[in-house]
Amino acid sequence: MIKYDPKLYKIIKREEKRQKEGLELIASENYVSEAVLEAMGTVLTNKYSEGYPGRRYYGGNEIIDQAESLAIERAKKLFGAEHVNVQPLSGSPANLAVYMALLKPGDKVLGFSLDQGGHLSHGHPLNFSGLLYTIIPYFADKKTEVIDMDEVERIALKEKPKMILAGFSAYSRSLDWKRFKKIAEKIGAVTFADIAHIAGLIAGKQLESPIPYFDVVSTTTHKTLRGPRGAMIMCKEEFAKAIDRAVFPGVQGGPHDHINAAKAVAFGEALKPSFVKYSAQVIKNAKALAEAMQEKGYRVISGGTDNHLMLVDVFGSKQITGKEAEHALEIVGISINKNMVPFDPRKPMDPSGIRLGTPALTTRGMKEKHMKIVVSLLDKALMERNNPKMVKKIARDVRDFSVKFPVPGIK
Ligand code: DSN
Repeated sequence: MIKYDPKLYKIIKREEKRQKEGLELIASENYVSEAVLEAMGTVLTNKYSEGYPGRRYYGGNEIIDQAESLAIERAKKLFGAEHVNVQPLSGSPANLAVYMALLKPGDKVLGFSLDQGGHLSHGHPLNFSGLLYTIIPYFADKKTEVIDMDEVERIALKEKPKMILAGFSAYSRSLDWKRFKKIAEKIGAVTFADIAHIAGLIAGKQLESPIPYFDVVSTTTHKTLRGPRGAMIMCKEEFAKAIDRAVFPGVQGGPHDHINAAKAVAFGEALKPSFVKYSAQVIKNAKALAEAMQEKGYRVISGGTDNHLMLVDVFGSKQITGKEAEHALEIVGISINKNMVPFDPRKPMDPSGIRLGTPALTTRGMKEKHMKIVVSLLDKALMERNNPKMVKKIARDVRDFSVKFPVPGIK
């Protein structure tokens, strides 16, 4: 037991307390079930199993094969995918494998601009994607703050990228998968969707899936999908070999078998009707949260949300920078992250915005009416940030409110 390491035990207990007594509004975070936690803490971590079920480079893998095959089979059922690779260790390695499988260094990739909601692995200049490939960005419309698909088409026809990438880390509107596919067909580009943020909402039948249209789809498994920290790649059969080869031996060595087993557990949970209810509630809560923020005078980017997250222009609305807001909320126990807003005049380390999301609070059983209370606490924490007495009181209120909602796996 971890109790035999008292130093680490105390650290873990403190983190449990933080999670239980705080409000988790980071859009990419969630709480896994006890079953997922349990699978991660098993002897499956002891095994080496380079290769794939039935063709490994080490002996003794017949049982690991069964666990990995179960994860694959459940993921296929959950997403209706032709081929699934569950071995990617996390989102960026998964995306690296996709680039490796589909492109040659230097090839052009059309992706959503990073300062508007794209991900590091969609072309950041210091990331492998920006270093190895020629990234052509597309943007949101300045007025509506929504991606303008006519503009995407115009850029695609002009630049003729080899790959069109659709996906985001900070965008609150649905993507038009069919239109992306149509544009790609016009120029013979491959299509790659990164659904890391919304995979759970797709599995829970609340958002349209790109899988019927796109060649390759990657996702992390720990955000709305509520599985262990990791990733997977789904693709059409014709890309299966290239994807598998790119994951191993292209990018990775031995898979994390305990994590892959936990993925199987999470996919099993997501196949249950209760996950459909959960996903619907995540979106209802996000809409309620956005409305409550607007009622308090905060500008929500694009005027609302279709998914689990939103960007709020705290600088434009209240002259508080994203960094200040993140800090003021952290000290009362509300976790959020500072974030650029589209066409942000400020810098990434102290941008104009914050990003809020509801997957974690929804897992704790919160509903729309609770979102109003969350916003009232959040707003008070920002408005009273320079009043130490009030800050203490708000921190107590956050704690008293949070502990009413259990966190799976924490007593
Ligand atoms: N770091 C994740 C997020 O917060 O959106 C993306 O990988």
